[in-house]
Amino acid sequence: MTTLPLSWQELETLTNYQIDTINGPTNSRARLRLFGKPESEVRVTLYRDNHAWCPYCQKVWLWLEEKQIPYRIQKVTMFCYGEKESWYKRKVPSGMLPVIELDRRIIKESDDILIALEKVFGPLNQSMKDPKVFSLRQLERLLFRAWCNWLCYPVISSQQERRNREQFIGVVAKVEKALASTSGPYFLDTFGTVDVIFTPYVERMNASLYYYKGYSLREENPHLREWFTGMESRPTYRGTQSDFHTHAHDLPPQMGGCWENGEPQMLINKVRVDNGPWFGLPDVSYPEPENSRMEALRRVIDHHTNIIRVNPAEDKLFDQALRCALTYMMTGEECVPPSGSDVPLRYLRDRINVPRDMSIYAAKELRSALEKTAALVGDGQPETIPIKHRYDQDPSNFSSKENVA
Ligand SMILES: N[C@@H](CCC(=O)N[C@@H](CS)C(=O)NCC(=O)O)C(=O)O
Repeated sequence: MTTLPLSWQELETLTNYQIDTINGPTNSRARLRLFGKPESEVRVTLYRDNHAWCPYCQKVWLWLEEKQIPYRIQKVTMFCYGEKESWYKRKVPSGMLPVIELDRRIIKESDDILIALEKVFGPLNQSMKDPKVFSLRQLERLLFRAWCNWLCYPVISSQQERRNREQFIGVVAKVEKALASTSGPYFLDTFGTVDVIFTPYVERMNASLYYYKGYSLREENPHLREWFTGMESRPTYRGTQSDFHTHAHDLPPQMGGCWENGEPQMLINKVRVDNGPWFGLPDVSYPEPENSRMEALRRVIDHHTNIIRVNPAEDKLFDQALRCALTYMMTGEECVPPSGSDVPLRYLRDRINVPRDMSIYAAKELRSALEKTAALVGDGQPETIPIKHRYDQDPSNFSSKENVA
């Protein structure tokens, strides 16, 4: 059965999604986090990227959320997305993130930030300087280097590709051994600092190796699989968690390139991440929340004027096409969009950023509805996503009260 697109007013009635960004669960939109405490207790400001993507920022973000330290958030543009804010360059001339201001003292470098935070607020179950933590931190850096070596440099032969892969898998075996030696899913007997330190890059490794190398870190390693499940049981992690599509396309400009190996499994994975189906990918394993479609709808309604403006298609055509996709997402009834809207719908499908725009399941719902609706009128694909920069995601195009410093 097909239907006509609902109006924006009608769509509005189909969502009651709302969260308390200040005292509710971990979320990428907050500018202030209080955890039920008075604002007068705020001693920390976290400067982090607008895209909620920077891995070193995720580390500090998770630590503050786990410890429930009241803090403010100032969002800054990363170089590859657009122009760095001049107020930030005056404060931090290198423009690097993350930075915190703790009792008006500026602290840079994510590890130094965690050390400074634990001096004032106490460790997150384990101290950064505990010898066991220290050696696991070194293991994390070893894993990081083996990953970069495999992913971020072109190879001249299949033997070199195999060697890089074996080297990485050799370090993963050490990680598996470390995880196997504890009583629960985490790196030490209780969750703590070490898990926070491993999180950003293990998440990016899982996504990028699946997409560029056809290797599924999470599925092929039982202890890492359990570790991911353990992390996903924490609302703090869920609030910062990204998806395969976001990482696969946000990593190349940051890393100076990611190299595909062209193997059959890699080619299958790439098509799956880019074109769906997105449900069932090993980027998440907890059950889908009931309100994920409402969340996606709420987020699109709130930003629809800018979403329509930045889309390369003519505004009126894309407005109607977008409402068709949202109508399908909420009612399950197919809604045929105007002809020529297949490419613009897929343009948006490719630019949903998790967790910046919405959480992982909401994004899967929205990507699926955009693809399904686009396929009703054609199989045109938008221009490929840039790999040297992501100016197509420049946050200044979405300026609102939410993201102006
Ligand atoms: N060693 C630093 C590394 C931080 C870092 O590399 N930050 C990147 C983002 S992931 C950055 O701020 N780059 C500047 C930019 O992209 O604007 C730390 O641990 O904090």
